[in-house]
Amino acid sequence: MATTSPSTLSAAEQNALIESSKRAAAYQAVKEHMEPSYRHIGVGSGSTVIYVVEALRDMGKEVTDKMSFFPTGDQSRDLIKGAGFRLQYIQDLPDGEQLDVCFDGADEVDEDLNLIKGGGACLFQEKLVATRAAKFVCVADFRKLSPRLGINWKRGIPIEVVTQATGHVLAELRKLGSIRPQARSGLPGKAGSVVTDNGNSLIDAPFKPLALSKDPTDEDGVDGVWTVDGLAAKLSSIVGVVETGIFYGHN
Ligand code: ABF
Repeated sequence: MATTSPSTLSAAEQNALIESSKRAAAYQAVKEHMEPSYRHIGVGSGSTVIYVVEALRDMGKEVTDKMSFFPTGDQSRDLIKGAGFRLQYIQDLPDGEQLDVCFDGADEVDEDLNLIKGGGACLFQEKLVATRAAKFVCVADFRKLSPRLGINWKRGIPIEVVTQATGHVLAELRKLGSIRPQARSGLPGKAGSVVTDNGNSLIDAPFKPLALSKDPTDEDGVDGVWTVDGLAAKLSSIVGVVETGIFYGHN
């Protein structure tokens, strides 16, 4: 087998390697986890999911025409429409029913398959759609793997907050040991803060790398060191937090 170290490649070669890795991961995910008998499919956000939709399209119109596709935000809604798939929204999935599968990307993946998501600002809908799926498939290339969350992804944990509570949440995050948490600002050239698809604001909260799983002897939060599940629970308890970008327990 031939291997190539990404660091010895030119920028154009690195880009090509990244794109081919995203595409390969997407096609493999669809091959392994998609069934022609499925009827309800969740489609996440980000650039990797573009290849997931391409792979789903390759299953053929006679297969995909029997399915409905559920987006996690405006980007994936447009992707679903562009592919000519039937679009359905998660709020229209009857109570008690599940999606057969949800495919989504990630910003960072640790050894226990815990994830940081939300770099693209769609985390609330991503978590809602993932939660309603019988099977959640994270599609990620080699860049996303990390021994612990917070090592590769340095921008911090994305947290969706009710806009009026932004100051309060920032103060609480500092108390928990977050290192310079910040409200995410708009795109270059656009004034103001990011507004999510749900009309909320976003905070990026860097923490020391998260410990993998809860050891009952651990004292969560000491010196700003948290376990994945301990921090996720703590963040969710802050008034004004809508959802966090820590995904765990979906595998
Ligand atoms: C979504 O898109 C997000 O949760 C994550 O932030 C991002 C990953 O994007 P990409 O596939 O472009 O790296 O899945």
